[in-house]
Amino acid sequence: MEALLVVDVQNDFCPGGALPVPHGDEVVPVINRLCTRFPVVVASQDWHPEDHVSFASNHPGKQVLDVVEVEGQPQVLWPDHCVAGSWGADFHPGLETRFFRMIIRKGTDPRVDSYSAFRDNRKDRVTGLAGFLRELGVTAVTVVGLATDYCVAATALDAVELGFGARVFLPACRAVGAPPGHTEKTLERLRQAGVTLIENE
Ligand code: VGL
Ligand code: ZN
Repeated sequence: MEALLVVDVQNDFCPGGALPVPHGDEVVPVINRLCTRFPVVVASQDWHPEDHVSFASNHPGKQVLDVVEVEGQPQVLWPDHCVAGSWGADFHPGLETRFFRMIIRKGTDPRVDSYSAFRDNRKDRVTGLAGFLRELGVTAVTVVGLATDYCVAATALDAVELGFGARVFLPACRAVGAPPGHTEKTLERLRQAGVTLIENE
């Protein structure tokens, strides 16, 4: 059985939000249509505390897109975004949330970021998503949402590492595209990891 994973289709990642992904809102009608075609649909929300390590504002003297080292790991710095319970963390209002069987909130630990909906960037704390999917008999996932080159990619890579088949349906994804060339490099990594990239419907 195959599940649809809807990653981070939240106000802050859409135009008018704190960390807008170019054309991020365009994925909404595409995802609404896709939801009816999968027996299981799961969504994730980026869900950070105000003192989160990924916020440039918590690193005096640093700027957005600077990279700092946190416990030996590189961490890209972002504008404050998806603060738990805020408007920016809400799903885009056009998204048909009634299809979601499970909602995973990630990035809740102030000290470590979590791009993947499966586990944090250090890969040492899981969200429970893999267990949920396995218990339902899901063996493959199609990943869509925001942003292609960060949370969608990390979720698809983890899916493969955790033993699921993984596809990314690109018409229902949009990329941050920073730093320059990041999207292309990330798509190549996905291919090499065995993720199937679907270019059109
Ligand atoms: C994301 C940057 C920071 C994403 C989340 O959802 O792709 N990107 N936090
Ligand atoms: Zn985030």
